[in-house]
Amino acid sequence: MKHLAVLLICLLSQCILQAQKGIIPQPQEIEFNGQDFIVQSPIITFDDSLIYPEAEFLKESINRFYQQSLRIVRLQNIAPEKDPPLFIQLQIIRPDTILPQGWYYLNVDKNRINITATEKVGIFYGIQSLLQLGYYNAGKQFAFHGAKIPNDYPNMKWRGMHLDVSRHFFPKEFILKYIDLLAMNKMNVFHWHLTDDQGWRIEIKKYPKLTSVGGWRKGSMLGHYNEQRYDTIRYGGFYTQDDIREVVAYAEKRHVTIVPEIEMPGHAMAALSAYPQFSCTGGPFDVARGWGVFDDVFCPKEETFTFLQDILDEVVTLFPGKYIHIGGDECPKTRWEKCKACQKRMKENNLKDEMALQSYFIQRIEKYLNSKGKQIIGWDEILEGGLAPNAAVMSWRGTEGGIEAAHLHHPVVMTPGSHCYFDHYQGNPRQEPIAIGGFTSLEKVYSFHPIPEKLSSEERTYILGAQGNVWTEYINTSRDVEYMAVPRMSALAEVLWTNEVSRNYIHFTERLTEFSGLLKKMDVNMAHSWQRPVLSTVAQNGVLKAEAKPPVPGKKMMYELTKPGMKINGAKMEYVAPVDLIDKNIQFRVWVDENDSTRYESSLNIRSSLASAKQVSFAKAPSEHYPGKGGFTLVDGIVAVLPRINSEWLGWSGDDMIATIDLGATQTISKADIGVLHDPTNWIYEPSEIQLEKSIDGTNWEPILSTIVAPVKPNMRKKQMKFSPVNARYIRISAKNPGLIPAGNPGAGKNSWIFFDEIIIE
Ligand code: TNX
Repeated sequence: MKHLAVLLICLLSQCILQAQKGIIPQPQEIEFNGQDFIVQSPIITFDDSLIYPEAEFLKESINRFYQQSLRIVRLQNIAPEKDPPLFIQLQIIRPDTILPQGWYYLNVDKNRINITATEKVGIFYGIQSLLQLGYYNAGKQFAFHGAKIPNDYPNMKWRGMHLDVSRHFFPKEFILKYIDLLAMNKMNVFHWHLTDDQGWRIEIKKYPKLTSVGGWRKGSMLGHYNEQRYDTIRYGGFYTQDDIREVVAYAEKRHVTIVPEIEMPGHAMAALSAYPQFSCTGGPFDVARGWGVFDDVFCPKEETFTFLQDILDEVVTLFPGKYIHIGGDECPKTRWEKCKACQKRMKENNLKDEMALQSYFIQRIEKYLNSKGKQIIGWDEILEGGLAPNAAVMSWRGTEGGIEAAHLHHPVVMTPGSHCYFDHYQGNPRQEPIAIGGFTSLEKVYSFHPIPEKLSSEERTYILGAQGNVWTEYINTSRDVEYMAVPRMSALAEVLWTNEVSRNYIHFTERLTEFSGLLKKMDVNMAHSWQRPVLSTVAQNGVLKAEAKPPVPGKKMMYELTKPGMKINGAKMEYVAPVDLIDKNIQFRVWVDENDSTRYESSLNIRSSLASAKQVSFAKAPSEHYPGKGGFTLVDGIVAVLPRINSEWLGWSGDDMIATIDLGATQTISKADIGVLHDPTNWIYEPSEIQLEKSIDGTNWEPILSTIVAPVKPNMRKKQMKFSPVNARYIRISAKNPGLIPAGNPGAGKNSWIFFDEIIIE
């Protein structure tokens, strides 16, 4: 009990003291003491030449962030009479107890800054914490906040970020900046996705065509995948081996290990365009211009293994880390099923199917890499057909693959799409740059638990940590990478570093505001989506209202209602409860009131009608895969936009859609607008017919009219029905599913989907 009280007081005082300062990731223990260290003519000292590079790093960083030049002096050479008493002391200690890897101690008071650790890496993390405590005080003096971190260390071993440089290429200079970002967040693994269908990005001396041919594509995809549009601009680039050595050395200095990924057996179009002889068919191929999964993959014949081993020989000499990522994901077996060489190999090796052949492939590569002193890691598909004996698994299709691997006592890195895919949207897609889809907000990342409850305590030790993935199909520039990765990587960094009891999202966002100061100095294009209110509509007693939720609980919000496209002159009011709509076309704009020079605003266009917020019932409920917000989806005043946001639509597969709307009272109506989608790439078709009926009592129905739907251009949505005025309380809309998907289309022979959104009745 006494302990608990002390803990509570500590936590409370910490919160109060830390209101505007703090460190990301949150240290395991920290106390602010008010004894700020004012930097006058300061010196950095070190006691062991082992940590001289850390001293240098601190000096460079203080210069970079705070434009102050410090001197470095060996501790033993400090002359007390000559040198000022104020200095920053970096010290290695050798305690009897074993401390966790990365452990450090930091103390800042008026006279001295001490960073103590048992290893270089601990000193480095102490420095990272210290850098976040720097500031200029009111008297324009450079200072560090007085604080004591008696004990800090990472909770998990693998704190990673991935970057796909194949779909889009990012220059070496940016890779260095990305590594800086990882290091600031005390992350320690950079997973460099160097090869894929759309470009081979690592120079291999023995096979120069990998980059001279495989590094360049004849065009790229424009817009979203569904649109199937391309340009014809030659696009590409690659890193020379010198570039790679430079990046590796840079990362090493920042205690970041690079895990290179060489994809196999799938995602190999770039390699096969250069060396088609290692495919099943012999080609020829082009480097892929569009995104997706391709049927042509490496053929598991002897020459291919020699080729891949030669490549890996060069890779292992470039990257000193223990792990080599060999991909293993999304490998269609279409070619292998028809390939004589593959079938022969299966027979010879008693492999029962193509899955087993994939497993054979990975195991051979594993054996080879093990013989070079390396371990393989692969995407969770490497579990299929039997896991290679020493392989580590990266669980991306949820956490299930990771759980399975942990059961089998294999090391696991968690990277489920739900929390770790930073190519997903992080805010309202209507306000965000185009992304692949999904929704992974900062708060969601922060809520991630990398260790599944299901695992026994022994199995849990196999979970090395987690990693954020930045796939770049829709991320064209370095600026865009920053936008998608920052600040989500900070949320993940804290999940992986800080014990669960010390994690608190509100506190994190406060510290993040501080942290953005450093990011700004680095010219990082950080996303502010997490600072925008979340807008929607609600039905209150059959009346539609506009609703706002603060981005972080407890924040005061202001709002305006304006007409879309018109000059904003609505009154600014404090938001306290859902707001009445004053017009059938309204723009609802909301922001957090923080006297900030920048306003992170959200806006929502709301189109209301007689149907808004009224009861909707269905003859058959929509598919559980596309449930939207139930019947309200069709009458919520929010008209869906493209590209499709799934939660804005209701979908039916194979079935008709029959919806009845109760207008609440008899009304005179003459128009119905029904939102439908036509998107054959995704098996979604317009209904073949839409019928409108009316009723006064809900029992006796009379037709109003029916429309045979004319084919529209892919994705175009609109179904407007105008008629002479009629009186009705109930409206029934019956939309016919067009049946099986016609031959020659994606999903041919399967049920068509029909998708619906806003119904506007006037
Ligand atoms: C799946 S994650 C892929 C990548 C894509 C990504 C897009 C994984 C192992 N494979 O090839 O870029 O989805 O989110």
